[in-house]
Amino acid sequence: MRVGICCFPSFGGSGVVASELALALAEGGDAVHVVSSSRPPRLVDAPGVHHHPVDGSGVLEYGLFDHPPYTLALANRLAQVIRAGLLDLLHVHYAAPHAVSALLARQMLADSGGGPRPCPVVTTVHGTDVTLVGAHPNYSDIVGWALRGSDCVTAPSYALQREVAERFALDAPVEVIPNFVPVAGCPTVKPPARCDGAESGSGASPASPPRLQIVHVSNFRPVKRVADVVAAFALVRRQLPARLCLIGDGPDRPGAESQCRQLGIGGDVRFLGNQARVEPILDRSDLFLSASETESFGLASLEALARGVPVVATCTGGVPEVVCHGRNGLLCPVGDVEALAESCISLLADPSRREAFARDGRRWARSSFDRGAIVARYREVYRATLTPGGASAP
Ligand code: GMT
Repeated sequence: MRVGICCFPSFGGSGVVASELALALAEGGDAVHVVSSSRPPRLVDAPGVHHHPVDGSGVLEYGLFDHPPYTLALANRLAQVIRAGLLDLLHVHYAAPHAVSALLARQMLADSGGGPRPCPVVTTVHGTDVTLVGAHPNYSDIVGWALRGSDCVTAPSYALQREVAERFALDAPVEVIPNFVPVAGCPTVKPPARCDGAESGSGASPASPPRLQIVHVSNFRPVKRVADVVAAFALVRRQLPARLCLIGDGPDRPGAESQCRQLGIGGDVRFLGNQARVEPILDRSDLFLSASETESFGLASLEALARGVPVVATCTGGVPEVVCHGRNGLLCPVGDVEALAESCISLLADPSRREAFARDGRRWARSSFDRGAIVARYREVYRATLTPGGASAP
């Protein structure tokens, strides 16, 4: 099959899932054309994977547009790629603007009779495209239009499937295809022992108790409630010798940095910024902490479980479909900083329970979110969409 994949070139989940899917499809012999503004960080060079950059800034110097109309530039680029006969099908990640641009491209080709054949559009919604963009009056109608116009819509969790059904009247049900553990996320050997003071500057010495490491990964947007992560850590720090590693970057990072200074815990917190690969840091961590307001899935939690890192997270959206409370993680109400801290302390203080959670997390991630099985489900959706009378039938 010749598959077009359109995504944000982000460190965030949708960019990661789209890139890992592109690599997996190409590995299985498909030709994959990734269309995005720049190359996604996880999209390594691989045979069968082609990248088509989109430059939304053209003609800006003329001074007509206040903002680069990226949606139009993307539609234009997608139409060029389809017209060149490179695609059987287009799989877009995130409803707006990607599904909107895909439908525009398809309509342009249909109107000009220029396409080699109709190019079905599969749209995967990832969360905020439905709960934030899709809920906003400035965008809700166009998101609904793009989802209804897609030949198939998939979501990574039942929670997001329900959200789509509540907000938009779609003719066909949304297919649930969970995200999967990337290859690099699956350890082939047992990871090294934790809390070994492996990081430079950890302050570990034979005499001092080992410092336990909590890790958080996010894009530091308000929905991630990073202030709750820091506040919970400050409570943990009162009870245990621990440190916090924050991976990622975004608008709430400066606020989190000053919160650490105000709480006097700056010396125990490290902001590592965006990291192309999180596994080496996960392997040195004892616990993953997430305090999100909402998560359609929680790919970062899954990556932690796959590396044998137990998760403490808020029970929201699709998180309970990924993290099993009491088996490989502990789930708390959104905004309950004390509960988050208590859950962290109870796990950090109990190495044998932590080890049991770690074992279960590795097994659960491998069995329920297996890359091969999930990529096969996408291939089934693609085939059904391409089959006359299948998902793409009017
Ligand atoms: O979490 C973000 O803000 C990034 C966002 C994205 O679109 O990249 O992540 C969403 O998609 C991921 C992959 O499906 C999910 O694991 C995240 O839970 C989801 N984020 C939200 O729903 C807030």
